[in-house]
Amino acid sequence: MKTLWQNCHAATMAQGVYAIIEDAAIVTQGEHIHWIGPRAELPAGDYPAVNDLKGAWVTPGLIDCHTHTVFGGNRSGEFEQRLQGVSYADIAAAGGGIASTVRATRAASEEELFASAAKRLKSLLRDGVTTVEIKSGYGLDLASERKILRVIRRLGAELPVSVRSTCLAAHALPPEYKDRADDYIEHICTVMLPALAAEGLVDAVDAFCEYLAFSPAQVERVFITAQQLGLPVKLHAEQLSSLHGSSLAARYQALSADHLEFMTEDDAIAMAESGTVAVLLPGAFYFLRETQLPPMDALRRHGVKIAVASDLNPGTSPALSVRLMLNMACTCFRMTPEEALAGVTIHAAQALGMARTHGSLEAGKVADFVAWHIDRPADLSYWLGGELEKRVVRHGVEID
Ligand code: DI6
Ligand code: FE
Repeated sequence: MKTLWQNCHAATMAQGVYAIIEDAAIVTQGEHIHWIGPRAELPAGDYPAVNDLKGAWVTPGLIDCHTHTVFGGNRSGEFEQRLQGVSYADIAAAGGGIASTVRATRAASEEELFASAAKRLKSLLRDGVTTVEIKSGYGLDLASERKILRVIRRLGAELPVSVRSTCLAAHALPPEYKDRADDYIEHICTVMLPALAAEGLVDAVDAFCEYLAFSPAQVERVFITAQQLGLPVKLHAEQLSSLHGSSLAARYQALSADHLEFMTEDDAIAMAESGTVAVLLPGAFYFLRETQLPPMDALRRHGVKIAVASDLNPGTSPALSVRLMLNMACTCFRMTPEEALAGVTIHAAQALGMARTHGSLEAGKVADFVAWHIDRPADLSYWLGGELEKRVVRHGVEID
């Protein structure tokens, strides 16, 4: 059955720009967009169900392509310490940081992790998110990573959102492998990834390439294993220092390299050539009070696609709103509201390998969209938090 949605304007985000259709009409059929265009050109036909969107602006459903939504505990105590001058690296070196979240996550039951993650995910959904990526990486042993990945799958099954799971076992060194990083990488490659992939729990593989995490050579070992398992890769790169992880990611046709404040122009060229998306995470930049900006001009000049995500995690970006990230992308990184919106729609879809089916309003794509009661698309980057009146359609069906 066809459903008509009309009396609206559309920012379709096709090709990464607003691509506005004023006085638009959208025809959905089942889960897909059957037709979209100016209402004056609507094909004649029988539309048994007609929805009046009352002048709303329709955008693709938002896509948060980088989150660590599943974890135990929280780290507001460390936030207080950092405000008194202790650095993120100092806290990590003293056994806090990621290690403290690993302890809390290992101690939590699957049920507890699901309950706390579902609350956070519902908060993201209130901003019109219809697709989210969630990483493991706070378990760091086979049983605990499996527990997190199972929770991620369950979130996708029980909440009205499409969920992609990424295995980030190479996030930090677990205490049992202290001073034996190569051995842990070996364990990831020979035991953890093969087992978790065989259980169908992994859609992509990520790693943290940083002087306080894993070296490019160790990351490469993980990438080779992912490739052997037929899984796409992503990378946390150039967040705190320049190790050229983003160029390494490009060599492995990574879907994305994320953070990137310290990347060089050569890294940008490599990413452009491989079609690797630059995922910028303004929440982490803001929360750590970083000052080194990602090289926006180089990214633009070389045509690297830019996505924006929440990085929702307890240590560096306790961000529960994707719209707030749009604002921070504009205020902190000088992105335009149009670039920021592309960053949470079509470019975010590309960062998840989903751009053929998601991320823009085009005939044939999945009918995930939001009808916002706003005056202009830039309003999405303008308001700081709060809730905007809207209707959300996922797979052609209006939710809540
Ligand atoms: N980069 C980050 O910003 C998060 N992970 C990563 O690789 C931080 C994770 C944490 O501090 O818990
Ligand atoms: Fe992250």
